Amino acid sequence: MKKRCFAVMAAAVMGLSFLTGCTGEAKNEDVKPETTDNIVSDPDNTDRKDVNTENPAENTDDNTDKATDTPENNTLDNEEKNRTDNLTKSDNNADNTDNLISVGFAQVGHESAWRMAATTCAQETFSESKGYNLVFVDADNNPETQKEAVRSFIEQRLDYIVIDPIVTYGWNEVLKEAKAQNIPVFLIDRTIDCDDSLYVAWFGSDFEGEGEAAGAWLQTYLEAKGRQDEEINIVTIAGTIGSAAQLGRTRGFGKYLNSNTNWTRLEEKDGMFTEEDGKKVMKEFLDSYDNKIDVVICHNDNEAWGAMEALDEAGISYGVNGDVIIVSFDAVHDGLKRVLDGKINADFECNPLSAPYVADAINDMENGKKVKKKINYIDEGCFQAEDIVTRIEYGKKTMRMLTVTEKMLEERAY
Ligand code: GYE
Repeated sequence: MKKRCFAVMAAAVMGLSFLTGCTGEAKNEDVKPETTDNIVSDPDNTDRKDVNTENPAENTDDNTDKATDTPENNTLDNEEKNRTDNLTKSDNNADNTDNLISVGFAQVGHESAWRMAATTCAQETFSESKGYNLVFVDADNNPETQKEAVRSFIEQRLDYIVIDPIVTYGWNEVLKEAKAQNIPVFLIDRTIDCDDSLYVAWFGSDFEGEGEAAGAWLQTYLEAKGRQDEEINIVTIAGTIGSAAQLGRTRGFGKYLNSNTNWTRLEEKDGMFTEEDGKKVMKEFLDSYDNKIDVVICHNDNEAWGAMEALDEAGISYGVNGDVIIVSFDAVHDGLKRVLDGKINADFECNPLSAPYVADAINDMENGKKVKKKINYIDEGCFQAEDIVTRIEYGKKTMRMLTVTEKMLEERAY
């Protein structure tokens, strides 16, 4: 397929954001982790700053990057419309694809509002009008389907492959196949355990940092409420077990579980990043622990919504002035709405808009330039319902807590 050099316009019109960087998360292990504590992040990686490189020393102006511009209101309303049910589908049906850059994107699935925002962003970024032929596969959270999708991209000899890996393990073989065919592979969002020569670059979030931020916030919040010496019972509705997002968040929060000896994690269970499973798991927790639960950590907003439904049905109050503190991750528009309503106490952002960064990197390659950085962290914010914690500190990082306002919601891009 003939490639065409062109300026990727997508990123140029976008707002300003920052990439943050540090050492990579990948280790060269290709096996399924046995416990939720077996995570991929570098344990010594505490020096996270808002910089745009794997080497913090390179924190120069050049590190400012472009963020994206995606539609508002990424809810699951479009779920059926956006589903491909594991079918490979191209976003263009014209015959004339020869001048387009072909990109295969193996997406995780359609499990959450965050995921739908990421999909929309990728579809807009790699559109035909911007010079791409996107071959999109929704793997429906099935790691085997996802690997098969990548194999089909290799067979089709697509120009580039983009993967948001469902789980961290099991990738070496198929990535070697891509390498053998000289097809550059980009990773977005979740990381994998593999030799880093097998992909060009990764763009995503600092999941361990998000987990640490949640722990630091909870500690500071409890202090502010004069509850620092109370026994605090915590349950966690985890994201897909074995995904980099779950592993990182569990590990980061785990540091605060260890250091606060009056905190007890009653249980952590897989909520699959969905509202349905979030509700189911919360019901199970309520059956097992009755009124003992002080805090629910939800690995994404959809799980938090499910947990809230279960608590509502059980007649248990939560959020601001409630009996149960709810902490969530993602901070999508509808998650922040619940924060504004005082239903979720704190929400830690994970940015789904990584596709334009890949487009920039592809543009560099098309123009014969080297892709600047291998490991690229996208900056993220921390939100709370009550104006009670000014800032949090974890590792060597200080983050301002943002108290959600109507205006923030109106301006939210996803
Ligand atoms: O938190 C969740 C999604 O990988 C960071 O996956 C992502 C997670 C996100 O479905 O909502």
